[in-house]
Amino acid sequence: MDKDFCRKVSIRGSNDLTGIKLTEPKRHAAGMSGIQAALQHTFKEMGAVRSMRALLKMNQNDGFECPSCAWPDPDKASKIGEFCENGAKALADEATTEHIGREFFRKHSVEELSLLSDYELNKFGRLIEPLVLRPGSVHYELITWQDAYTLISGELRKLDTPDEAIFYTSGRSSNEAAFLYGMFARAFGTNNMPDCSNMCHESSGVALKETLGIGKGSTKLEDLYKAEVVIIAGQNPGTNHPRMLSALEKCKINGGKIISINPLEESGLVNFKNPQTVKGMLGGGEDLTNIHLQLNINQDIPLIKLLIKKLADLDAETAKVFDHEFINKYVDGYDALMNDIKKYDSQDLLRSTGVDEVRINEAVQLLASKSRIIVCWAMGLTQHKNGVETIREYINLLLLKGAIGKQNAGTCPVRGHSNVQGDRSVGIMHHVDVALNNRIKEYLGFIAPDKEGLDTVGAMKAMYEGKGKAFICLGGNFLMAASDTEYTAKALQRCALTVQISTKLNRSHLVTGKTALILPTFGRSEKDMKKGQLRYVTIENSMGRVRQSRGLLKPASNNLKSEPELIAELADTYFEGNHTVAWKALGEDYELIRQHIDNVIKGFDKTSENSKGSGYYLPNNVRDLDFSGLPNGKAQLTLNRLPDHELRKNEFMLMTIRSHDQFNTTIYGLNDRYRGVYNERRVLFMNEEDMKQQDLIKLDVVDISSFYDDTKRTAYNFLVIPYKIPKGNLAAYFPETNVLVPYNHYAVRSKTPISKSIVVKLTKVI
Ligand SMILES: Nc1nc2c(c(=O)[nH]1)N[C@H]1C(S)=C(S)[C@@H](COP(=O)(O)OP(=O)(O)OC[C@H]3O[C@@H](n4cnc5c(=O)[nH]c(N)nc54)[C@H](O)[C@@H]3O)O[C@H]1N2
Ligand SMILES: Nc1nc2c(c(=O)[nH]1)N[C@H]1C(S)=C(S)[C@@H](COP(=O)(O)OP(=O)(O)OC[C@H]3O[C@@H](n4cnc5c(=O)[nH]c(N)nc54)[C@H](O)[C@@H]3O)O[C@H]1N2
Ligand code: SF4
Ligand SMILES: [Mo]
Repeated sequence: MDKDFCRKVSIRGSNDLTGIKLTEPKRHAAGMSGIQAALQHTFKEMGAVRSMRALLKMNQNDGFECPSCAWPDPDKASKIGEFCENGAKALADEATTEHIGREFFRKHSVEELSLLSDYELNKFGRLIEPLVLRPGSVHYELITWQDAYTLISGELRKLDTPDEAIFYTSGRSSNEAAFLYGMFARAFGTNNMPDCSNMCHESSGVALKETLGIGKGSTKLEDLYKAEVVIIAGQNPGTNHPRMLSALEKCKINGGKIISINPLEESGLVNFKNPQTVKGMLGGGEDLTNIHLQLNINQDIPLIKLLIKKLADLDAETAKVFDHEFINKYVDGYDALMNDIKKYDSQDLLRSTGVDEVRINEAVQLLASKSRIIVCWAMGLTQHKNGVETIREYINLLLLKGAIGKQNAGTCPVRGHSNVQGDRSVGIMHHVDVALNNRIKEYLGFIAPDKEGLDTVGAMKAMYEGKGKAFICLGGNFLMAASDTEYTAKALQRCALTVQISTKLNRSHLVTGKTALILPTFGRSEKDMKKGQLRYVTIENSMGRVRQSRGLLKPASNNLKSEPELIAELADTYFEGNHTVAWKALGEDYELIRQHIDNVIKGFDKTSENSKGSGYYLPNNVRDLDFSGLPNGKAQLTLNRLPDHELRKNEFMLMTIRSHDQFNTTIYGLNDRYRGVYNERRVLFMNEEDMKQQDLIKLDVVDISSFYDDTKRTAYNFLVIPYKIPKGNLAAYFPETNVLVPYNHYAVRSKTPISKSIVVKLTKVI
């Protein structure tokens, strides 16, 4: 191997323990303590005056969209306070007054920085100027924007085929930036467009598309308010979508019931103090969950099958439990499903779930008489080998109950990054879409490639095998987000060029290709000015509504470029001003980009006008009960197999989850307040009986190992914590445990890594 590649960087950073403190897990989420925690943090990071100015504009019609999760804002935003603790933390993280540039990198080599933890790296602050890491060097140095574009263009021209380039996207980019980026990749000649949703809701997209005809959810925010039953499966809203709890509170006040399906009793789902209501500030909070089904990891399919079986038995008596009118008119596959369900033994199903049958019967009784049912879900369903089938099974339940395409009912995959759904809508997609390619030809005047591109797993493998050589990332932290950290690190290090368009320092800037670039960009909250005009971008939330976002804070430096502008300038340099698309003009005037989006992307319509105020909804065939794109013109019931994992002696099922103090790979702090863990992330949540059996006591240190295809992978140094989790199940934080997830094990068809069901063994460290 070329000696230039041999930078001695650590791919994991520090494995050191940081000094744990434990308390009892919290029963309720948010309340004043949540807001206090948030304000303390934002004031410290970005100053009190700036914080208050920005927070008052967050999620407001004339302000900017929260950069954290994709939960929607109410159509009529309140004058103040449309944010939550984690939104405030995300703002503080991007608007921090700490900055790093050339001096910092002259002082610190990438080798030295790589020894630090992800938490320490993020704390250094905002990246403020374009930087290059040249072959053989271990220090980033200043580069001009134009030289950076020229360098990237030169490397792209050197490739043997356009398919040696890979264009990754993380879900925080605006529609305008993502559209330009996707069109540049295609104009360059490749569909290699992996994106974070490949590791996230891809299983939802696949399952929804083939059963209901659209890869997005069907519910609107208001639907939750008057639903009769909301099922929350595999999701921890108290931490990851906190304002969802306000919607659930409204649902409860209107008489709705909530069923949570989760191996953990997540706080917030149990009890919630809404800081936005007087009652929540003063009172004891609402008990949100009516029925908690505490199942074993990845046993949702047997659980839902059991619910359907029991409902079918009741329906056989009354013919009123399933919505037969709806099924006859709109649904395909009823008889096949009813025959299939008979094959399963109720007791076997019950045993797999590990849930108390009394609770299951309560859920059956509740569901039997209701039809306005919504299922909300997130990573607890998608990141398993059978993720697509699990989601299809939940959709079966909704279809049987006629809970699709009507008000206060339907599917609600709760998206992660604030514009991950929009990025996909505007063309970040590794699949070929012939209709899209035709419109590109018609309106942009070039021929888009018709060869299937690489997704995240495909991209990792291509780079590892030397077939992917130039890797450009629009945001994100690919190294830490992807599975199998060691494999991914080697993959990145084999590239000729890696480029990170970023706001904050992360490990993907340190474990790089031969040449590496950091292109620093604006955060959402920052003013994007051009020729004296404030520019805005558009964002699509989790429920398909497109709305404007404009920042208000002074940018972290004068040497940042907006994402659309830098992509446009790169494209302009690459094509040397000689292309059917007027790239440079697009980078200057986003109105022109939006006109192209309206023409090229189906469903977008007069976006500049319609995205004003609370914005506009993109078309959704499920809301219109239009299944004409599906076989027989009907929604599809599906037959799904049971997951097959038999745990052998001393084996456990590990799920990798988020703490309350992180946004994916960005670690804000070392506490997980709701779970009662302070000042430590290297923890393993374990059932007390399992601990006894393994001869472990509280705070013993263990190494966690997985064994797939004869390869042993180990995550070192974790403190064991007794926790209320079903026997045989474990939980630990991502990304520290990503080393355990094998790169070649993923959900069938969606290729989402199996981050929530990893078979592991433990070794006590003496
Ligand atoms: N503050 C904050 N907000 C975020 C993020 C963040 O990191 N921090 N990340 C954003 C992103 S990109 C995403 S995708 C979302 C993620 O949002 P979530 O999906 O809520 O995130 P996870 O922490 O992965 O939690 C998964 C939940 O599923 C449960 N679970 C695990 N396995 C199973 C199973 O087999 N069955 C069932 N029924 N439940 C299971 C876990 O106990 C846990 O409660 O949040 C978004 N919002
Ligand atoms: N084991 C395990 N692995 C997982 C998961 C899991 O649950 N378990 N979850 C998966 C999921 S759901 C997801 S979505 C992925 C996340 O994967 P990614 O999206 O790749 O990762 P993030 O941590 O969200 O990216 C953080 C970085 O984005 C950059 N950034 C922040 N804001 C901006 C911006 O406005 N513009 C630009 N250009 N850059 C910005 C910053 O430099 C920051 O360091 O991880 C996946 N990996
Ligand atoms: S719920 Fe999500 S989008 Fe809304 S303020 Fe909180 S973090 Fe931001
Ligand atoms: Mo995600």
